[in-house]
Amino acid sequence: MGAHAQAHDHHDHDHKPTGIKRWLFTTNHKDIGSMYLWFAFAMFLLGGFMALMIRAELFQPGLQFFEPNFFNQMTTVHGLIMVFGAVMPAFTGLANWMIPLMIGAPDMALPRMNNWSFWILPFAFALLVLSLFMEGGGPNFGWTFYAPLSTTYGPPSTDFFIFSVHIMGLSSIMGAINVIVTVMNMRAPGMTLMKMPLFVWTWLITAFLLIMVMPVLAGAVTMMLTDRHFGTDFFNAAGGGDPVLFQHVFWFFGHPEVYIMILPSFGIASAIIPAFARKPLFGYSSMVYATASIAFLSFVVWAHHMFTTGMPLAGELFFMYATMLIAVPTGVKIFNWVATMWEGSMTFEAPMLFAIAFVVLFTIGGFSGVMLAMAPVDFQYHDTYFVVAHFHYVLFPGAIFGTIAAAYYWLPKWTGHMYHEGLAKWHFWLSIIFVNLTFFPMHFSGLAGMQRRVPDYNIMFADFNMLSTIGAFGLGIVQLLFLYIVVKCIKGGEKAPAKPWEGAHGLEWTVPSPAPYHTFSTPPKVTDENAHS
Ligand code: HEM
Ligand SMILES: [Cu+2]
Repeated sequence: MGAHAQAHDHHDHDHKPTGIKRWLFTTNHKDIGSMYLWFAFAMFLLGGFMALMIRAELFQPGLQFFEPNFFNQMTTVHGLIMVFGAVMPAFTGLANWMIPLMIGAPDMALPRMNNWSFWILPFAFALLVLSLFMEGGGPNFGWTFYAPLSTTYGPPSTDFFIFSVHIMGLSSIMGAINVIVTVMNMRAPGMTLMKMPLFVWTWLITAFLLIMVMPVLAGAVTMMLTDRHFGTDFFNAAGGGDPVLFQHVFWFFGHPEVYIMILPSFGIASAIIPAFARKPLFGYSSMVYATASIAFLSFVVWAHHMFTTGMPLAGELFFMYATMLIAVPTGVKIFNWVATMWEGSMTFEAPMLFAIAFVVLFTIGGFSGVMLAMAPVDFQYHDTYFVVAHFHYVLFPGAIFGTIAAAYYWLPKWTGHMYHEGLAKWHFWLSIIFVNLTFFPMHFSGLAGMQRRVPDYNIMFADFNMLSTIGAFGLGIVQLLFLYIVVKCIKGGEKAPAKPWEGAHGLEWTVPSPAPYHTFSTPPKVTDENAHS
């Protein structure tokens, strides 16, 4: 233990700096975690607002509100903000708050770098959002920014987009290094790897994915930059390059990225379901190995996004079968969650409701994923609303509901108060109804042939689109109720005990609620009772 941590043993009072400097210069994992979470929520609302603009335009066929070019900017920036601004920072916020508390460490291993990982993010997103107001408009080439749309035909602001992606990547890499170093070096004595809570395991594996693919993304945007300004032709067929190369590089990053956006949610479900089923997690070690297998396989499936680019038959087949293989470890996980609930004494507080919805709806997204993985039929599904339905089923009920479940589960620990259970149940049921109303009809409009990324469509798709838009506005508005519940919980409410959930296990429940500013200055004793949940 460092001298700094020991110094804190001398005074028990919860000393913390005050004012703006507390937040600007903080090296405290809890402060940094809170900032990440608030930033992510703000981005979620902004990205959600853009989604509602898209849905408003699509309420009826024909052009109602926006120019097609502005519509394209909205789909692009909505996707980018949700992926890089909402989901990833939310997970990093949870990692900051919970990993040290779960492994019995006083803080993250590299606290100053932690401060930087967070504070460069607002600049990255300010650049991205401000590019919408530049001459020629913001990025309009989809969140996948395929060349030549983003090179030859990209608006001038694309250079700011490139810089912004570089900063986001830097932030993610630093965050990931911090998680790995913390988990490898800072576990309390007795907290062996196979005793760690699954949330720590899934984040550790996610951190390796981040370190491996964020540099690839940086490479992709750098090649774009040199193609745009410095005379290279990586992606330019006229100069001997190949635009399909861009897709390979992008998806080598992009597919592991989709697991980056889901693995931490797997860890959250694995914490919550045992707690509210009052049974140990079924198949702990198989959960660890399944997560590792999914992560490994995520590197060899990228070209399932490119079936229609004219790959050789052997490539089509390889990527088809490799993708389907991922269903095996994923099935193991789903089986384990269900088996954990089997004959448990379950109660259905908000975290459990969201966790169960996660399991059910994520599975629907998984099934449509297997459908998309079939090379021959993907020629029909590709670039239709079926794809939009698929990835929103894994992202909204997967990444977002997972984060919401985590927030309800740990809010008592963070704030020292219980949230309002009745309101949370309203939040849950309305979210479930609206998420399905928004995204389920997209399966049908997609199968019938409606393309994605279009501001106008054939009149035959009108009914499905009307339903999706009504659902989207409901879903968006209901998330403001979540904001209200969280703020209300921070301001007051029933006092939370150290362990508010009867069936919860883990070191985080051994410290008081709210968790003091400094915890585990002296390493805790790891017992069977408080090891993995
Ligand atoms: C109220 C919730 C949401 C609604 C109504 C919504 C709606 C939409 C719509 C209509 C599109 C455009 C599809 C197209 O024209 O091709 C879209 C694209 C997208 N959305 Fe969402 N979305 C929501 C939440 C989310 C969340 C939570 C995420 C990620 C975590 C997300 C990620 C994406 C991505 C990556 C794209 C693709 C952008 C592109 O085509 O380049 N969305 N969304
Ligand atoms: Cu993929």
